[in-house]
Amino acid sequence: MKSNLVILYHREPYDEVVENGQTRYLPKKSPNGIVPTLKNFFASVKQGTWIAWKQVNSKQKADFQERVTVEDGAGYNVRRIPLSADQVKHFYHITSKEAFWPILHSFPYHFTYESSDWQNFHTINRLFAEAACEEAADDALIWIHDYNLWLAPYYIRQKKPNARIAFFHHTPFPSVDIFNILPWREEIADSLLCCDIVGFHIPRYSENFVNVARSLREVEIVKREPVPPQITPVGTALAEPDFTTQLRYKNQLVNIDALPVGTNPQGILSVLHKPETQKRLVEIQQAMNGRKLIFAAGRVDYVKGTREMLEAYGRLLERRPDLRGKVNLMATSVSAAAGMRVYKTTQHQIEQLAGKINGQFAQFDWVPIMLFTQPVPYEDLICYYHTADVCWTTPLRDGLNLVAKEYIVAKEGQGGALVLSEFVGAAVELPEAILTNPYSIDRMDEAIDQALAMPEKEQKERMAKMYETVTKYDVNYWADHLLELFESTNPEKTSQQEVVSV
Ligand code: GDG
Repeated sequence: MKSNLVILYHREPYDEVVENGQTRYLPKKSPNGIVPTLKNFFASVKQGTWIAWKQVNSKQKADFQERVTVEDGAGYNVRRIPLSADQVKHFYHITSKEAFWPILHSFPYHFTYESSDWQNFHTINRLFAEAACEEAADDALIWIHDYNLWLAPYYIRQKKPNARIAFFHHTPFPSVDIFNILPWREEIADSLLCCDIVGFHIPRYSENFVNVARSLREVEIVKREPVPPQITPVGTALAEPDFTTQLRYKNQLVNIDALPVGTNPQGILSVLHKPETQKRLVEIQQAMNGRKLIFAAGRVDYVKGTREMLEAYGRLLERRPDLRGKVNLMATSVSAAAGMRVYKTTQHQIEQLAGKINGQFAQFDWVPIMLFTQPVPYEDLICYYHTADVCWTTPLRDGLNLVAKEYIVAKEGQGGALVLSEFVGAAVELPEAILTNPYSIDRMDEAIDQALAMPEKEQKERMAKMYETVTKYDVNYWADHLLELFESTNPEKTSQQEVVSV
């Protein structure tokens, strides 16, 4: 049976584990902000397919199981594309992470061209597109996620000229000066310009994309609008007052969408309110013994700014001897996938720095930093969020940053202080956070001082506002908005609508 919703995200939504000769599909352990978001989305869909790659060797390829039915509350199939270890390495570990990732996050000096395999990237994107066309019903929404599949829209459009195609970027989209460093920029822009909808977290990223399109191709700006009311229009690093929402290239009308992904408040609160979680919370609070907890959760990645945050914590303990023994930093720095050479140095630096700070300040009954390099179980993560007096999430660059939203939900609007980087998408939704600049030593020091000193009344006032925002603009809001937009791209409907031109 063909699917009404076909999602292309390159990674599978589960961990495949063989136990006593039986294959089991378990919830993913490694940190990833996209998989849970998409799983939430499938909860509201009747017949869906998720297309991902699966690494296989030549022996496994012979009796490869192409389709897997996932039974995790939402019934959907996973269609798997078998790839060799070498294909995965060049596609994901090298071309995606060593060429695209640094450009997307505005780190051009980390960009490496020589090792990228553009032909392999084409091949894999074509395989994803062919699988999508096979799975999709005629009126299906084919929804592609993230830059790893930048060329899939082009191949889908070739095969199915009338398909309705949406693309969402989970990462930032950089400014035109940085994006155009990519030697394959025209092909990427042409492929995105084959879409009916191109989505981003925030208007700054969509404006960057529009500027790229305008610099490379003769596109017509069809419509501009003020930013939605929940987005800060001016006064912070990623603010934009208005943005292009439609452009035309050749015969394609491209709707440009900018709406930040939300988290799943019900999911978080249901875990928090379980009796086992409440019991664990008491144990954690007792173990903290009156000390303040600063919590920082994240994947190991130089863009996440963990090193800069640890340096700021070291400076805090240096200048505030009164805090020694009275505060703990708990930080997760966990690999999203094994074997990425690009993250080895970062992980090494983080472990070395945490060890140095612990060595310098540790007391017999107090160690300043608890560093987790293995995934913390999800239930524990929620407990740490709930217990934390401060959540410190200051990436140098991040598409959105779900950690900030998860913390706000887990605190249930009851106090706590959020120190948030100005350079993450969520910063334009959460002006009540303590916004800081992770590139500045002074700003980082002021922010953590302010968080630790914030009176309870002020904490509650700020948190109550942020709780309202995050619970209103949750993942369901995001999904419903996308489906509405998708419906409005239905050719029969749009022909009756008046298009406002500028
Ligand atoms: C991409 C974009 C965008 C962290 N440590 C553990 C753990 N986590 C979970 C957190 C959170 C997720 O990992 C990380 O989400 P982020 O949003 O912070 O970042 P990315 O994975 O880089 O996601 C990002 C996102 O896509 C969505 O569009 O926000 O900007 O880069 O959910 O809770 N989870 C568990 N143990 C850990 O130790 N179980």
